[in-house]
Amino acid sequence: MIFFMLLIPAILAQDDLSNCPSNLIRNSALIAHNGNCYEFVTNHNFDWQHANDDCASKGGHLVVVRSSTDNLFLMSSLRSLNFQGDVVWIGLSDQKVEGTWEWPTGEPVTYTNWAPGQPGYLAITEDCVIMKYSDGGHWHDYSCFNFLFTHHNYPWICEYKQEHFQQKTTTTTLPDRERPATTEEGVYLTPGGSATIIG
Ligand SMILES: [Ca+2]
Repeated sequence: MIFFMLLIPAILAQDDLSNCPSNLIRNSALIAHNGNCYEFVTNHNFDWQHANDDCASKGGHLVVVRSSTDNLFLMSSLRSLNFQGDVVWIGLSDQKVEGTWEWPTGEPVTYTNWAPGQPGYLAITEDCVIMKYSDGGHWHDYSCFNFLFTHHNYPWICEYKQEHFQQKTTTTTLPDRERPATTEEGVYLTPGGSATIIG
């Protein structure tokens, strides 16, 4: 019984999607974790840029893997989603400067999980990175796009920052014709501290 009572809050914390951006579709492929929401797009195949563009169109970017814990989370999530593919795009690339790996957010690369021998010997033409499911989640550099007779369309994982929602009662100053006495509004607070008033 004690185990049961301890387990419930842990499950709720992991699966709580209430702070995920409201435009994202709620289903088993959207998972909240460690301040972010991850969308596992395993039913489509795009090249790296189109995959990142898809994430950006919804306010995110291809996933940033910041630690071995993140890498394990992504792999265990793919497993729980019964992923049938072999590779997924992550956000790392060295398209701008060969050998200088970057995340879409511009944040420092503090963790990598390259497979032995990677980045590979075709480094100049392989500028984008996949996580290989059959290789225990190790990373390999692949060509970012299709050329000649080669195709590099794969599933991908998008990452979105969680929004922090607080109920707040405020009195606003509006022209008389628009002014309610008091309004109750929802305020989305971003981690950086800026606020967007809704309602
Ligand atoms: Ca490269």
